[in-house]
Amino acid sequence: MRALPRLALAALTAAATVAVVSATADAAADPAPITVLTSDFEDGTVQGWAGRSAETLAPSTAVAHGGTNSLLVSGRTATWQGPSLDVFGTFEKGTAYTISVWVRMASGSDNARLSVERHTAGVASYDQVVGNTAVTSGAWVNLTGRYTLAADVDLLRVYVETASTTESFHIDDVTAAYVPALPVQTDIPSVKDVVTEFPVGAAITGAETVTEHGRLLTKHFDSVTPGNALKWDATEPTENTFTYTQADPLMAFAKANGLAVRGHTLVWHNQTPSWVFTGADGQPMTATAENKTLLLGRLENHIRNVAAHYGTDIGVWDVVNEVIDESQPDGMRRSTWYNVTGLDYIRTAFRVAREVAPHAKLYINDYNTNVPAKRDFLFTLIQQLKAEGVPIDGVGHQMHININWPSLVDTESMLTKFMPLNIDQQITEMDVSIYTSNSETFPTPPADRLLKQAYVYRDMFALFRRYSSEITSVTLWGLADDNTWLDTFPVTRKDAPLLFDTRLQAKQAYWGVADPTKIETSASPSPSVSASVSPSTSTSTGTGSCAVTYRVTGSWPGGFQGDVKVANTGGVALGSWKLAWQFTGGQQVSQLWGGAVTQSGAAVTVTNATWNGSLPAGGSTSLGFLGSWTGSNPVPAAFTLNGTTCTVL
Ligand code: 9MR
Repeated sequence: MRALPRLALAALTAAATVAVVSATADAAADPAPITVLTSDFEDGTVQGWAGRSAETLAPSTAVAHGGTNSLLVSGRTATWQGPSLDVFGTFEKGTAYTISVWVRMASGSDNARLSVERHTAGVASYDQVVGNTAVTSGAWVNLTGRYTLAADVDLLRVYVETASTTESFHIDDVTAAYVPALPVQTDIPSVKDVVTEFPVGAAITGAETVTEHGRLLTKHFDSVTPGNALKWDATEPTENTFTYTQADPLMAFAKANGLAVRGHTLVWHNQTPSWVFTGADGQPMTATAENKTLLLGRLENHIRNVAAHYGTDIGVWDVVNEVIDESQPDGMRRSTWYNVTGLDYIRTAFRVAREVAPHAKLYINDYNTNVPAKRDFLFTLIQQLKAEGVPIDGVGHQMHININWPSLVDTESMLTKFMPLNIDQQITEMDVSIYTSNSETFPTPPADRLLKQAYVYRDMFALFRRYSSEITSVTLWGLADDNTWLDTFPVTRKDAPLLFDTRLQAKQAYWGVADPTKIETSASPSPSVSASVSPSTSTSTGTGSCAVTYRVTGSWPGGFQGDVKVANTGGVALGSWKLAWQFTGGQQVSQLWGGAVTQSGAAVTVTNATWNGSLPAGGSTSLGFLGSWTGSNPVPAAFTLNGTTCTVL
């Protein structure tokens, strides 16, 4: 069997061979991942894999993903039965492993998923690594996900199961790999010591509380929000059976480290089990009086239990989440909550939360509150409910934004809008995507995007701090770029929306918050270049009032990523610029950021973007691109800026 290419952390989708090198000046270069397990079944054995019950495992030559052998599981009598491998002693607590497995049905079709079973003191927990993924007998399908063990265990097994049938299936070419963590930087200011106007928090899972992640968290933050552990599906998966196995360890960590906790969230339309919305007749609820009574009763019972379980340990609750939909004539989201109860679910939720947690600040939380129509509907709703006496203490602005959106002006209007209501305001889920459209994908975060992101963090935090009489906390939706929901939303691609990079090192974005004078405006891409890329830099020189550095920062069969830094070395500021070069190897730019590109044959012309058009004397800007190549990938020999030949560095 042919060995699979080693997994790159960034390559969350099935990877082609990608030689990824860092293009960022501040982020640590990603080294090659270390592979800790490989199962290819080519030696004709099951290589340590076992069934989860009485099913049969055997090497098979009927189909293979690579080579001639795979592993066949047959004789299944339940959907949870499937192949499993002992990884106790292989996986270390606190290390993020990327696990990849190829799956193919022997016949029929189903959904397959990849999980980890762990036991602590004999009690089993099941962590899903990759959710239901359609699989047929016609093709191999890859399941790749990231897993961090966050608890002490006495049993640990990776396994594959299916969702609905007991058909036989194959697996092949299983790998698990990790990128070694770097120590947390201790010689940089703690965000919480710099931003003293309000607590600064991070959303967490168990993975953020252990080893280096735990150290990074407690160094910089004074508040946490369990990202999923307090949601309905985690706390009351079946009616009136409450479980806190996800949240309790996070709460204990917070307590032990003196971190405040935002409780997220008591009522939402997502991550709520279907039984909640199922009527006594077993059917999805429709708007009847009986269903309304049943649903409000379930809501009250849920809040009474969950809020009481944590008592004063949770000082702020997102009582209701995302109830506004500005596309509706009345601005109310048409969730089952709303369809069955009208506004009463919101009234009930706040009333009960106040009763059970009288000490806690009660929030209504939503995204896109900077969008005027949404903001205005939310304002009107809070105003109406408060007039009725509904105990709303604050409005939460999620702030899932990107490097181009929203404007500071709109963000400020978002804050000033709610001031007349005399309620607190919090930024509850901030992250800043490096992407500005769903069609972009960068193998490595481009340096100029990270720079732009640093300015966004700088400006947004400056704004929040100016409004510190309104804002009582700012929370980021994650700790570091190695674990962000944006890696799979709105499409699967590596994003980098937080203050610390995938190896927990401070990004330019961190400096945007901690000390904007340290943002490196002339940050040039890391000179480290994959050995497979040759030549990597230009060597010819010329004279002129500009200087260009051209780097190939990553290369793979047929494709590459490049960065170009252009400096105005003349004495005159430029108000706009046009950079031109010739590709002599038939390369073609497919996507470019930091400017607008046209290519005609070999001739590439890039004009400035709106935000980097002004290039002062001595100033520089960077752009990056993805391109294709065949045969060879020679570096352009000459560049012109506004028609003047540049020195090539
Ligand atoms: O971070 C959460 C992610 O792990 C979940 O898959 C996702 C889906 O429900 O929810 C994420 O958190 C959301 C939060 O609860 C409410 N605002 C939007 C957040 C991002 O989706």
